[in-house]
Amino acid sequence: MSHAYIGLGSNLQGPRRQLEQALDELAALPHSRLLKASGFYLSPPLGPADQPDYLNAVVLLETDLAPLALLDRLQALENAQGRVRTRRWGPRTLDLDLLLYGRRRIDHPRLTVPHPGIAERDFVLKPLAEIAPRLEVPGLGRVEALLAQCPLDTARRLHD
Ligand code: A4P
Ligand code: MG
Repeated sequence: MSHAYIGLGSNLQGPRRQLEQALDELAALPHSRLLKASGFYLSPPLGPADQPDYLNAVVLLETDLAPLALLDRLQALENAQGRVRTRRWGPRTLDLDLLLYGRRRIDHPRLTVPHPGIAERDFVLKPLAEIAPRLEVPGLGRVEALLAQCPLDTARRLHD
């Protein structure tokens, strides 16, 4: 079993509903168990500004799926929730990023782990710090230290 951290993001078609549905689907993945889920965080878009604000969250999954098999599952869930890929960093109903997979570093054409940009994105680090503050991000350092140094400070936690 490996510990996989997954980042969820949505800024279209009822982001809260999209994330709640994604949590249900992630909890139902085969050979996997949902161990933790952060609260939801609201932030303005990073990248093109002419799109709605984002809702983000992070979950911890215990899984027997190999990294690429897990990525396939995540992309299938994105597609099932009506994700249409338009432009890079464009609006989306659901974005599922494989942030971390155990202590692995993966450099594959389809998969980079740790997910690039973790250290610059407070909308990833804040929910991640909520469920794993002392986690070591391979090559970068502890989550709580990365958050303390993060240049971005825009994400706000929503009340449960
Ligand atoms: N891919 C490589 N590594 C990974 C990984 N660790 N996890 C590949 C998931 N996918 C990974 O992704 C493009 C390709 O990345 C996939 O085919 C996969 O094989 P995508 O989701 O289709 O494209 P994208 O998301 O538009 O591009 P990108 O560069 O991945 O964008 P990001 O980094 O996901 O950023 N602002 C706020 N406030 N909140 C957000 O969540 N998100 C983005 C998108 C921009 N601005 C945002 C937010
Ligand atoms: Mg993505």
